[in-house]
Amino acid sequence: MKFFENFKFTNLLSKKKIDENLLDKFEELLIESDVGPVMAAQLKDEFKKEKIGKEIKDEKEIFNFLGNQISKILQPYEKSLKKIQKNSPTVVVVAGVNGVGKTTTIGKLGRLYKDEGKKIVFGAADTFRAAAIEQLEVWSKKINVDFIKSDLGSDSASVAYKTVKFAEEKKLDLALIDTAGRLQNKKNLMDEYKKIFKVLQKINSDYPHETILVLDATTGQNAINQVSEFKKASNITSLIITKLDSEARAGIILSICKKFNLPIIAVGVGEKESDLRPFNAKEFTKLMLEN
Ligand SMILES: Nc1nc2c(ncn2[C@@H]2O[C@H](COP(=O)(O)OP(=O)(O)OP(=O)(O)O)[C@@H](O)[C@H]2O)c(=O)[nH]1
Ligand SMILES: [Mg+2]
Repeated sequence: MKFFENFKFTNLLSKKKIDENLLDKFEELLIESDVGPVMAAQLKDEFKKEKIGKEIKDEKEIFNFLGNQISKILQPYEKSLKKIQKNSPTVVVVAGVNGVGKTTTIGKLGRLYKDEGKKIVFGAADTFRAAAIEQLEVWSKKINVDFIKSDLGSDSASVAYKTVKFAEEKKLDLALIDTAGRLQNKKNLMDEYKKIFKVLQKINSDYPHETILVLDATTGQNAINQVSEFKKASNITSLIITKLDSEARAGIILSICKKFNLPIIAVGVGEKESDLRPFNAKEFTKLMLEN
């Protein structure tokens, strides 16, 4: 229960009753967890409605109440990883700002679907850095899936095109397309990004079936801007939250799911290929409160 460490509820609970003083502390705690002021106020109100003036046993009761509320908020946003394998090929673009874990996540997704017997190709549409192409190539070899790349600095949309065409010709199940980490506020980079979708949609108007935005759990409030900008440039269909093995509480996820009505299909809990988990509201809440 690290979540509570800095908050001496015990002192406030000496009277064993929840009063305004304790409610303020409760709200403060939520804001510090990056839940955002609106969500914190809402959770505080719910807490107040149910518990004010009532006797409570101990801190655990507050903890459990909060856990239940948060998990209830998140439950509608659980999306199964199985949902993204309906088509042949299923085309998936993975997007996000620099360093959030896009390439690693593609490796992990590849591992997962490969283990289910799917035929997969990775497309290195991050053509800005040689290291980025190599990084994905290493993953493709490790997992033993097909890999499509182009020269450094070449058009990323053309790599996406080649990847999908390859998947169609070889009758693969899944094409996972990596994109360059970009600042969501850099117009030329976002234009490049948009071109990927234009090109894919020309092949088939259903492409891509999924556009996953990867968010780093340690980001905080800026994650909202990231979702907002990427949503403007593309039809984001799901989120993956990485680095939940860190100290981050990722409270911002609550506001994001609600504000943008976006489901979460998985969470990253480490750097290894097996460190991807389906998103489960209850488990996520536990992690959030225990961090
Ligand atoms: N602890 C932890 N580290 C992660 C996780 N996911 C990715 N990383 C690490 O985060 C760093 C960046 O990961 P990348 O996959 O290269 O991120 P990216 O979004 O592709 O980065 P760019 O292509 O540079 O934009 C690497 O050191 C990864 O090992 C995770 O779930 N937990
Ligand atoms: Mg990358």
